[in-house]
Amino acid sequence: MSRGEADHPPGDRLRTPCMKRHNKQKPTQRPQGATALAAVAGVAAAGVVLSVAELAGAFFTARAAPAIALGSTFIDFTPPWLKDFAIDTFGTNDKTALFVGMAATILVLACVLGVVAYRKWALGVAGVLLMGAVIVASVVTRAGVKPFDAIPALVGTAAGLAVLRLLATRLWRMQQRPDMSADLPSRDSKESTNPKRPEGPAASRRAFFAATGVTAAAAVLAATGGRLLGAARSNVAQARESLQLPAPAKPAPAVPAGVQSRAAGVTPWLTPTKDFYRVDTALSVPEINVQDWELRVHGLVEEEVRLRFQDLLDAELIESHVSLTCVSDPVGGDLAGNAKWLGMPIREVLKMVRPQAGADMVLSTSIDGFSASTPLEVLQDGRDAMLAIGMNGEALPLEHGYPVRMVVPGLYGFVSATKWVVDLEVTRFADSTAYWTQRGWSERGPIKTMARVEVPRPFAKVAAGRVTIGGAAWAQTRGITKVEVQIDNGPWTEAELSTEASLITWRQWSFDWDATAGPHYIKARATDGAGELQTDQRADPVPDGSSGWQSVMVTVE
Ligand SMILES: Nc1nc2c(c(=O)[nH]1)N[C@H]1C(S)=C(S)[C@@H](COP(=O)(O)O)O[C@H]1N2
Ligand SMILES: [Mo]
Repeated sequence: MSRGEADHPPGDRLRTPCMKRHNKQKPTQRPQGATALAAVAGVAAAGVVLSVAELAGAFFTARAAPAIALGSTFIDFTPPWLKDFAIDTFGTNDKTALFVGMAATILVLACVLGVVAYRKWALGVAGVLLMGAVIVASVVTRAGVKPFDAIPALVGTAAGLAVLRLLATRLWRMQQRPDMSADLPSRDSKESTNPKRPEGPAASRRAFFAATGVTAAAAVLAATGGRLLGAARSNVAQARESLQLPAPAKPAPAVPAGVQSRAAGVTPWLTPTKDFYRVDTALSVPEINVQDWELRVHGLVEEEVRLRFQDLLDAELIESHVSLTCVSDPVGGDLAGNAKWLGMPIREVLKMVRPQAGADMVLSTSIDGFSASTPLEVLQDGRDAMLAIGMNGEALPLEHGYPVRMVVPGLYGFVSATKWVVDLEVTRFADSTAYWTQRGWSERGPIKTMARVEVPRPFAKVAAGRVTIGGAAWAQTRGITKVEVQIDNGPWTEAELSTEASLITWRQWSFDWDATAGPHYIKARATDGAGELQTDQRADPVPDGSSGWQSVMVTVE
């Protein structure tokens, strides 16, 4: 049996994989388990592509990290229903779920790749190149990435191809004499002394496992090394720690006494930073050096301006308590928080650039490509819309937008609160659309009036007698003037409002209830400063925020 009989390149130096073989014969019998081993080879090769790219990527920007870029692309291409399903099912673990899903997908594709390469090498090459192309594409389409950043993926692809070739060769050799799969020690010893002699299938099998083991170990090392190296190179977290915030030219008014609800268990009026909700599309938190940060303000303006971080430190800063709310917050949900922000008023920035007539929107873009469309007039009126650098007396936490984010009272975050902001384009709603608008959400997002029952919790069991119900209500920029509570089908009764700190912060409330045994429903609704009663019309978060009166079922014992 000559070595050329296999329908796969035997790894012979004289036969390149691309060479056409004319004397095709029936393939020799595939050794038992060869397909499984080929799948293993595929997984090893894919692992090498990713891990070597990761290691090489550590020498580049964090944004060029292949796994992260792939994940982000995965997110961008996830249909909204699947995204909603993931968020509903996995909640704040949705990013972990994404990585698990991605890993499973890659695993399956890698198995297929191995088997295909084993049977038809040219297709295997095509598969690895395709994988490389997908990674390159997802890296270079990230915002703020230079073409240069594609290099790690190319290095990884080359390494993966080499490994696949190596492992496939072992498998092909095993196939040459499947009848000789028994291990013959005498042959082995000869082999070790005579390297010219072709190795037998058993030796090939051992060599395959040895090579796979070494590959797997190298891949794990490369990936771990890449991660550690990347982390060590990034000193952004330390720089944040030592950042000294300037004092505001206009400090926040003192918080009046009595803002906190009387009801025990209602969330603190001022949300501690560590408990502040987080919503964004960023798989890895962008790490920006303040020295590198620059905000380009351009578009329909008389004069383009570029702001450095030092410009913000030198500006007349304002400080203000603002409650943020996410458009995805369901009725009664907890995607809302109240913090003290420090920043430069955006209207001052707009004064510098002087928007042209006809402009009606500012498209803000983050370093990772998220964007938000904010009405221009909202950024020019008297509200405390700002380029924030501080949150609750400290530099912004990395995950809340360090070093600079937008905070705009009265608008949901998806159209206003751009974190890691690097670009403001003065434009028109007719000309540009933001990230979520492209995905079926509204282009504008004023916050809807909402009352939330926080205690008792839904389905709580409470003792009969005096129960203090409590929660928060918000209608940022309009304020809350009334909260009413209804027990079962009883009359709507006014709750006790806590002190109002401002129109752009939430307002807490409490309500004393003489609870009698049995199941009961507690409903709440708010009225805003314009005298408008919160609508009882139920709406889902998509496209512009949930609405309806919350109803909480409790059992009194
Ligand atoms: N860069 C970036 N900024 C973003 C987002 C995002 O996905 N990326 N999400 C927005 C949304 S939908 C909300 S509700 C707020 C949440 O801000 P937080 O995470 O600080 O609470 O950030 C906004 N800013
Ligand atoms: Mo949001």
